[in-house]
Amino acid sequence: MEQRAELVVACRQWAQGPVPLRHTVLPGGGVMSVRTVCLGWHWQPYRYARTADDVNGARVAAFPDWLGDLGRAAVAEAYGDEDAAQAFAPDTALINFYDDTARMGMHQDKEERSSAPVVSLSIGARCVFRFGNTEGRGQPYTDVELASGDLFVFGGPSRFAFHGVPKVYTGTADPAAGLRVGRLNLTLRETGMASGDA
Ligand code: MD3
Ligand code: FE
Repeated sequence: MEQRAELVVACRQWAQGPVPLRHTVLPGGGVMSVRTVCLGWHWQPYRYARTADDVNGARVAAFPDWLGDLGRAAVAEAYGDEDAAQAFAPDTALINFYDDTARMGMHQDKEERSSAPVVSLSIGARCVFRFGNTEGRGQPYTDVELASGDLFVFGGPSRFAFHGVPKVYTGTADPAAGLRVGRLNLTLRETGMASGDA
């Protein structure tokens, strides 16, 4: 099976639990249109914990070694630097599912206590990824189309840039990957949490 189809199979399994794929509820009461499930550490706005206290209280599924290997291979290829790749030790994955109407507003990812890069993999429908600046949500930003199979490494100053997904294109799914509709994005990250932290 193609690697992206294998990833879709794994994501379907993780979506079932122990913490199910769900719409994240924000502290102000807003509900994200994107659905998310986490591995290794659970992200809830705005902290990481081992258990999903905003969902069902369960401990999240483990972050598998093979996903760390995939992340290191991505850093090796992007940076051409085997030492940087070996130093990358992601301990969480956020898996986002977008239906055709889901969006993600402009934000920074700053709950991680680490400046390690973030590896992002996209599978399924094409979308507009808006890559901004480190100062604020507004201009200047660059719109990039992400398609199934695209992988990005966000390191250096890009790690702290505002970014979002303003649009998913309908009718662009990737049935060969096992997704009839919608888009999956996996981000591999270092939380900077100690393994003993709650
Ligand atoms: C740049 N996800 O999960 S992936 C997110 O397509 C998120 O689901 C989007 O933004 C998605 O936080 C964009 C690309 C991405 C992810 C994390 C980053 C870019 C990033 C963190 C820092 C800088
Ligand atoms: Fe983000």
